[in-house]
Amino acid sequence: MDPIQNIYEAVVGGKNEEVSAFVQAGLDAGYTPADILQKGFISAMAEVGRLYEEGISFVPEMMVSARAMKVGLEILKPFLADSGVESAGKVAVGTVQGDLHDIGKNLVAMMLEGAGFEIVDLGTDVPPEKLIASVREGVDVLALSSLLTTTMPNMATSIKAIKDAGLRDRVKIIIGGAPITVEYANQIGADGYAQDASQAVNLTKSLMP
Ligand code: B1M
Repeated sequence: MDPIQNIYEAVVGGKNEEVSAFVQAGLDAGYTPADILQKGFISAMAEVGRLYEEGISFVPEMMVSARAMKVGLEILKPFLADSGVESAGKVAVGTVQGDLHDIGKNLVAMMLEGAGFEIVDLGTDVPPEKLIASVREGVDVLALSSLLTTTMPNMATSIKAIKDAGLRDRVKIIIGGAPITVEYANQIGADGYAQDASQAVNLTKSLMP
C-alpha cells in the first residue's frame, strides 16, 4: 500500500508502533515532509474528528490517534525544523487556559523553529500569569492556540491580562486553532490570525521589526 495511505490508516487506527516505519517509508519513497504532514497526518486527524463528531468513536480513540500522530511527528521534526539557522526572533507558543489540545500548537512551534525562530514552549492549559511572565522575560511574538469553542474566550482574557499588566506594546500576539477566525482575532485585539502552521510562519515573519 502507498506509504501515505499507511500513515493515514495508522493514525486513524491509533497504531503508534507502526507509524514511524511508515513515515520512514514515505520519506524513502520520495514524498516531501509537507506531503506526509498534510495528506497523511492532518487528513487523518480530520477523519478522527469526523468519527468523534458522528458518535462512531470516542475520547479514548481520539487519544490513541493523537499519540500516533505525535510519534510520527517526532520522526518528521528534523525534516521540518532545519537546524543551524540564525535566530529570526523569539516566539512563545502555548494553548490557552482550559485547553489540552497541543498537536496544532506543536506543529506551529516546529514550523517556526524550521524558519529560524527561537521557541519557548509554554505547553497547554496556560494561565494568563504564565503568558505575562514570558512577555516580561522578553519574547517578540506570543502565538496562542485554542481548539475548543469553550476556551476561545480565554484568548480574549489572556490579551486583556497582558494589556492590564501594561505589557501589550511589548509583544505581538497572534492566534489560531480550528474555531478561530480573522474576525475573532480583530475583535479581541490580536495582531494577527493564522489558519495553519505555515501561515503562522509567514505572519510571524511579517510582524518582526
Ligand atoms: Co478534542 N475536540 N476534545 N481531543 N479533538 C476537537 C477539537 C473537536 C472539534 C472534536 C469534534 O467534536 N469534532 C471538539 C471541539 C468542539 C468544539 O469546541 N466546537 C473536541 C472536544 C469536544 C474535546 C473534549 C471536550 C472531549 C471530551 O472530553 N468530551 C476534550 C477537551 C479536553 C480539553 O482540552 N480540556 C477533548 C480532548 C481531546 C484529546 C485529549 C482526546 C485529543 C487531544 C490530544 C492532544 O492534542 N494531545 C483530542 C483530539 C485529538 C481532537 C481532534 C480529533 C484533533 C485535533 C488535532 O490535533 N488536529 C479534534 C477534531 C479535529 O480537529 N478535527 C478535536 C490536528 C492538528 C494538526 O490540527 O489542532 O486544528 P489543529 O491545528 C491546526 C490549525 O488549527 C492551526 O495550525 C494547525 C495545522 O497547521 N493552529 C494554529 C492551531 N493552533 C494554532 C496557533 C497559531 C496558529 C495556527 O498561532 C498563531
